[in-house]
Amino acid sequence: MSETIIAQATAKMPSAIAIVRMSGIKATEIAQKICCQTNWSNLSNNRVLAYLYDENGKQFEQALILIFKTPNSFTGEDIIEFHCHGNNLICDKLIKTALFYGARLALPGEFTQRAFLNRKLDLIQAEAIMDLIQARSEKLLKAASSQLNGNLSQKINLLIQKLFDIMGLIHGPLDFPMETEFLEIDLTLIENLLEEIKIELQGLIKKAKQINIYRQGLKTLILGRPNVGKSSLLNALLQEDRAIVSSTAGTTRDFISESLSIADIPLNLIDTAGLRNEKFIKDDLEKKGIEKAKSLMKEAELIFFVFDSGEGWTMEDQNLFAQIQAEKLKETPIILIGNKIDLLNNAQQEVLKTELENMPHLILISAQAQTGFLDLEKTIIKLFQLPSSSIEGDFEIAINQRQSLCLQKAENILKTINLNLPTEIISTLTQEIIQVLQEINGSQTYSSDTAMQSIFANFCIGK
Ligand SMILES: Nc1nc2c(ncn2[C@@H]2O[C@H](COP(=O)(O)OP(=O)(O)OP(=O)(O)O)[C@@H](O)[C@H]2O)c(=O)[nH]1
Ligand SMILES: [Mg+2]
Repeated sequence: MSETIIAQATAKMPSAIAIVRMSGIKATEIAQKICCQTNWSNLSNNRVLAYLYDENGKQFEQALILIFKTPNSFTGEDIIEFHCHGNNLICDKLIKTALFYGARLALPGEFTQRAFLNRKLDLIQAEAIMDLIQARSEKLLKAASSQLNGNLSQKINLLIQKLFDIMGLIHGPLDFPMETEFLEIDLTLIENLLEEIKIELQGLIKKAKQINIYRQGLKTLILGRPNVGKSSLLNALLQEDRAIVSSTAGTTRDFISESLSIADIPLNLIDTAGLRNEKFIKDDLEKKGIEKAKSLMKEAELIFFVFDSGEGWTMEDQNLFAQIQAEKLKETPIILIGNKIDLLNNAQQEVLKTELENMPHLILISAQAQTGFLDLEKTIIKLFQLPSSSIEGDFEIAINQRQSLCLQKAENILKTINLNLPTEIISTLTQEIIQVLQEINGSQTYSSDTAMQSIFANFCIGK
């Protein structure tokens, strides 16, 4: 961290103002060389409006300069911010001049990494900064912002504290047998603590899965026989005529992929070629489309199985449904969608519902009349255990994949603990969980620079 780093902090495009940021021991000295000024010790509010000169002494810009003295800065080091006119040529010249005077270009996320290494932030908060920048929805934004405020950090610290309490309960009597002659290890207390930790961990893992849905979207496949209204469903959900709809069976050949949101839940929706028995397949193109649909089943996180409720639940639907259940991933849920419900009267609808009452997640819709979509929404929310209203829908944490993997690892170790094990083993396993949780907030020192670098490498330059 002895080197002084520099990077443009704002986007590289024409703008009113661009900010170039420099951090490190020599930041002030280099900035003073660029400004041909020396005495910045008595500046009011630590800012100065100054002309900037390149290494040949040629003036190229006038900028507002903000000075943040160590340790009261984002990185904990001296930071200089140049607020320039928003032209990349100016920023590039400024950076080039700073490099000439001894700075070097910052790596992606290096400012945040320094903030972490100087204990200005823990690792969770450092990662929350990236989430905050990249959040694509209000929900994710709020979650990242709470995470930056230390919400998850507190929860993890509390868990670690409880695990240390368990270590204390085990080691008190073990390490000081003389003083605690009459003290036995309090197994009930340990059991209670382990249960609390388990519940908390499971809650966090569940939240991680939920937030990941909002971050990544659900890969959703629309499957069914030809002509049942798969493309019509895609169009209706998209509110536009994206896919060709026709009464000719086998209209959709290639698959069509679109992103949309249902009740704030992002779906990556894929309309596929209708699946039908090989002997009815018209040509090679249709065959390829069907093969593609089948291969997509392996990646799907949700399947809409559409059938034509006007025709009822046919043998072909049944066979296809069984085939999909066999080919899809075990955990991928299927929502059974009876389309064209506008063709049935109320009594007929009731008959259909009774006939299919043993099938899970049945909803009846009309893609054409756009009815039944609320049921679709409710079913998705129920299936993925997502918050149903916007009031309970705000996440106070935004667990990312790295953190989620650590939580799962901790839960797996926890599962192996039972009170019949020798206390030394319980102690060792507890210690392992502590280490895994400390990896989440970064208090566990990283085994290699590479591991640390890979976390920050996903950041943007200048952050
Ligand atoms: N009455 C009624 N007709 C519908 C409804 N949805 C779709 N259709 C009609 O059903 C026919 C087939 O619709 P598509 O959306 O092309 O069906 P598909 O499942 O994509 O068909 P393929 O791409 O050939 O597999 C068209 O004539 C649509 O107008 C509906 O809700 N009610
Ligand atoms: Mg179609």
